[in-house]
Amino acid sequence: MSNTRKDWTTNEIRAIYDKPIMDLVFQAASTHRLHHDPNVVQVSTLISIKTGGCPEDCGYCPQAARYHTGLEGNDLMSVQTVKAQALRAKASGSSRVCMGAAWRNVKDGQEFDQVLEMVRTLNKLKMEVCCTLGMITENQAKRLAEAGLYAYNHNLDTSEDYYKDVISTRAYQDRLDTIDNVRKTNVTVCSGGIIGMGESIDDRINMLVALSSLEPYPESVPINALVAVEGTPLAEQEPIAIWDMVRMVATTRIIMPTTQVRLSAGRTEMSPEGQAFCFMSGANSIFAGDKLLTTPNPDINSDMDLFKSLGLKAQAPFVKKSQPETVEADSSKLEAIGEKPKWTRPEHTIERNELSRTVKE
Ligand code: SAM
Ligand code: DTB
Ligand code: SF4
Repeated sequence: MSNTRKDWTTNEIRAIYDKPIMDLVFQAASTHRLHHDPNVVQVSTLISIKTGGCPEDCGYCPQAARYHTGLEGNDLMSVQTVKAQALRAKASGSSRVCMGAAWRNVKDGQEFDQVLEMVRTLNKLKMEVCCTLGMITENQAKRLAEAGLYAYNHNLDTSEDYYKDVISTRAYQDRLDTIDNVRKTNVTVCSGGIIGMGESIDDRINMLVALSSLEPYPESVPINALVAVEGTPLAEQEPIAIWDMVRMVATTRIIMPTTQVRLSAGRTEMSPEGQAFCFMSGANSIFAGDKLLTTPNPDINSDMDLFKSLGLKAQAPFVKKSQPETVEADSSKLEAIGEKPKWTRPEHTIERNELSRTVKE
């Protein structure tokens, strides 16, 4: 990746973030045009292949078993169901599918084998296949790569400091280690975060420092606005102002010029004009479809209307990188090696996470 700085400091990024909006958006739009077609937006569809019942305590997440969010969970979907959903997504203009599982980490065995089969099947549909399955080892990353995975999503979510206030069941370093494992393959990295969780501006900036100093930085960076779900510890968070999203998107674009910046969760709260401002500021990807993983998303018709009004076109698959090859299960030279990875179990507790658990029980 040329034309890329690795040494952005907190102060430099903060100075960009704090610029007057007109200057910030102009700089971001100018950077954007050097590396991307400003009228093309990549469209992804999420498929929740395993919903709810997660053992983790991420304070934002409706899928954590310990919070009572009224969510109906399900076991791992069949390959055929996932294929049918992916075909529908493709027919409505998506070039990428992202399969999400409410897991802390991947465990070798029948379920992972089934996910590998999903990757093989969707790659044959000529769509970019992405997975977000929690923490993975190097061997698991290699097996996903061999099945034809295009991208792995694993968000840093916030700064290392604030992470300890949001999650106590794993550490920031576990996230970095998983990203490292993905980087040992040719699978691209998708990693970003959430704003609106009560973090400070400096937390947002420090997350951007962490992302931009990865070598290389992620090929895509999702920027989510918190979807505050009743029953989670963060249910009472106030929605963010659109200008916070614009600042975050624009700053991400300026410091990681070649990345795909994805306008992710939170679009139902944004006006068409707010979203257009984000595209102007360098966002060039969205999640489409009326559901994210478990929460609502704008319906496809309103997104298509927005694209039409703005003259935006959906990006074809494999524009940024060629389609990976798929090795069939019976020709694979890789197998489960029965590792017992030492993912962290931090010692700290988070009062608001504990509180939300006991109050609801
Ligand atoms: N379990 C895996 C993990 O945590 O990496 C994969 C699925 S998890 C739901 C993927 C991402 O969804 C999280 O890292 C977080 O960024 C995002 N997310 C979850 N709940 C959210 C919410 N309420 N609002 C915004 N983003 C959310
Ligand atoms: C990402 O950064 N956002 C997506 C995707 N990657 C996996 C998930 C958003 C989830 C929002 C809450 C929900 O629908 O459960
Ligand atoms: Fe589980 Fe992922 Fe939700 Fe955390 S974000 S509770 S790990 S599904």
